[in-house]
Amino acid sequence: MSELPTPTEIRSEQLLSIQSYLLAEEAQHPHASGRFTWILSAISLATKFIAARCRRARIEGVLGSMDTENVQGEVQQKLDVIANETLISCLGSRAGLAIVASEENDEPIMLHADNSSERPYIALFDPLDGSSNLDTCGTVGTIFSILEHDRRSNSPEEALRQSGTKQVAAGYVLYGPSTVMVLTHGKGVQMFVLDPTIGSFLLVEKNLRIPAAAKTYSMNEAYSNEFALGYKNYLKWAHENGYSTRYAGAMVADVHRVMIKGGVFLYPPTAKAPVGKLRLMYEANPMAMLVEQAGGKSFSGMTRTLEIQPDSLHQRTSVVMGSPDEVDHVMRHLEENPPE
Ligand code: AHM
Ligand code: MG
Repeated sequence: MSELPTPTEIRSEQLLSIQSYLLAEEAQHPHASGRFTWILSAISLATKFIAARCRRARIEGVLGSMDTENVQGEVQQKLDVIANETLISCLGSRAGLAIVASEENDEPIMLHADNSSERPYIALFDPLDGSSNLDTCGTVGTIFSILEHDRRSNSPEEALRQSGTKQVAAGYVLYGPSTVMVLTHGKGVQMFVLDPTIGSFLLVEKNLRIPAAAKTYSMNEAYSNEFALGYKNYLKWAHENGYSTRYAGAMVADVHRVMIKGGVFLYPPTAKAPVGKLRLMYEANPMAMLVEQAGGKSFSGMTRTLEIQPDSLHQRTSVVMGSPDEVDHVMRHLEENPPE
């Protein structure tokens, strides 16, 4: 039986906070202004606050829905609004950030003018993904994407309509039994866990790699009658080849499972969501960047997700993402019967 680590061993292995990690990364770039680190530290602060509000939600009486709908016509949960306001208020005052955009806001929000010579950043987020899980104490999460502002665009909406390949950073924070942040800034994927006793995200895994294969698929199979033939044929093949299914109904939870244990996450087009349900710019793209940086793959229809040129901020898409071998199995069936 292996022995438990002593407190000293735990400390020496794990005491690198996200702030220390970002400062160490920044030190490798002598010309870095520090603004990127400053923006990520605002996200870290906001998500710690959201984690605390989720944990106390039942006690504080903030479970359940508002009487309002968001721009997508979806009922907003009280915590959707709290999470959104928290992120906007933490990010809103950070220098170097020009625009924020959220699932919960119709239009992007312009922040203060930035007169420095460097390009300012744009932050997009889904403040509380999977929020319908909240009432049952299910896992939820925050997803974010960071882009650069080219300063040539005529409007904030035009400035942020960039393909996922242009993201300079992406991540998610999962609020489950632990609060976990998974982050990339284009140099692999790092995983941090919030130590609630000291209020810091600590680095627990450097250069996280997604397993190449695992016989698990994650999708809402109840819609399968509505799927295009390629997806139906993949499911038939998976049933005949000993696959298991796991589905939390929150993308952050489902993709996190795939990141750690392998498998494939799918959200195909359905009758209700003919181009797919998930939002390209603040759900699919950041997750696709993380999955690719961890050695996985992500497609939307027959196109690499990150190469889609967005038409609008709240555009929806289908996704197939995860372990490279598992995505290949799905894509093989889609190539035989391409979805429209
Ligand atoms: P949300 O951003 O409004 O929470 O919706 C997105 C969520 C994803 O987290 C999840 O993968 C999907 O909706 C689940 O949809 P369904 O209930 O149709 O399976
Ligand atoms: Mg969402």
